[in-house]
Amino acid sequence: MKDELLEIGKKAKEEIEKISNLEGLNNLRVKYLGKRGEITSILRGISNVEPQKRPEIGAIANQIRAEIEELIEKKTKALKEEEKNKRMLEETIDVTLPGKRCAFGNKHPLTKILEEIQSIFLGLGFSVAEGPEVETDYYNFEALNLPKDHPARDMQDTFFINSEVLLRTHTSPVQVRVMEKAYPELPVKIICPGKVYRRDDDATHSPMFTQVEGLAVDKRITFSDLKGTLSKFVQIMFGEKTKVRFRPSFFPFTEPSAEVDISCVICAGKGCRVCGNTGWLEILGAGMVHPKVLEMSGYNPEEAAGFAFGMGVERIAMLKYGIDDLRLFYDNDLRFLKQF
Ligand code: 2NM
Repeated sequence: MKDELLEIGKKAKEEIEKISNLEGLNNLRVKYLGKRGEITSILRGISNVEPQKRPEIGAIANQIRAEIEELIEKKTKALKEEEKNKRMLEETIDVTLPGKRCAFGNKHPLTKILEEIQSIFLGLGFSVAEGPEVETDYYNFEALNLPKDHPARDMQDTFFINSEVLLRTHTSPVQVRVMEKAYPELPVKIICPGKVYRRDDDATHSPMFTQVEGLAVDKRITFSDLKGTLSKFVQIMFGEKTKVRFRPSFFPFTEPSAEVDISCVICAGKGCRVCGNTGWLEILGAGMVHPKVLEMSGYNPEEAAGFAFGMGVERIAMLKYGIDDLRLFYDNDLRFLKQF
């Protein structure tokens, strides 16, 4: 029996030595150490051995078992290591392969135009001021010479939150807030960009659009200052050859008031579809700040005067880029947005 056990030990060692994969090694483990393995089956016959010799046989069996276990353990480690090294060689990364390109975004066309407008007015000495989009009736209407019963309030269809709170219909309330805060300091030279809201919705009107309004208040501001400032702006924005025309108009917050036209950027004034064959495009409203507006903001209209103007950024962008539908700005179609 002792010889049989030693023989098994020898055979097992040889087989473990030869084996080259983990699966085969596991089969050997079952073959020699398992419940129905070779060592176990031999020990089944221990009842035929003289009782005095049994402990020795048992000890030898245990020792051989332990040796086989250790060998299998070592071999397992070696095979696993080998497999890992092989895998690492196969899985090398080719750093010369072309990388995945990161898609670059770009600024929204309205942002680009707005930044261009701001940069022009910064160059003319204006600062940028911002204010709330949810306004009070006082700042949006009352302080701009639009009392509650004023018919001009119908000119702007308003989104009301309640009777005193609303979505601003223009950025003029920001200018009122700035004047109130600045008084008695002069000059005040600001532009106010931002979103405004009106109850309109079609190909040329959106319930939300972007406006830039400007304001200059000083001891002696005249209509000439307004003309010079807007002419300069138009020439930088649309080209030096662009002509400017002022037509009389009406706004409750300015007196006198004017609509400002530029010679058509499409046909250079000859007449086309875009300008309706007039050769002119309306792009701005403007005027001298109404004395009552100055007074409500704290300034004495005998001592200070101001001009103000307002424009729609969408309209400027449509003219500059030749876009014919306002809704394209808000659809978020990348095929459109990527072009700017
Ligand atoms: C326009 C046209 C004319 C305007 C007036 C004021 C203020 F606050 F000074 F009274 N801000 N903006 C104004 C004047 C805006 O937009 C078409």
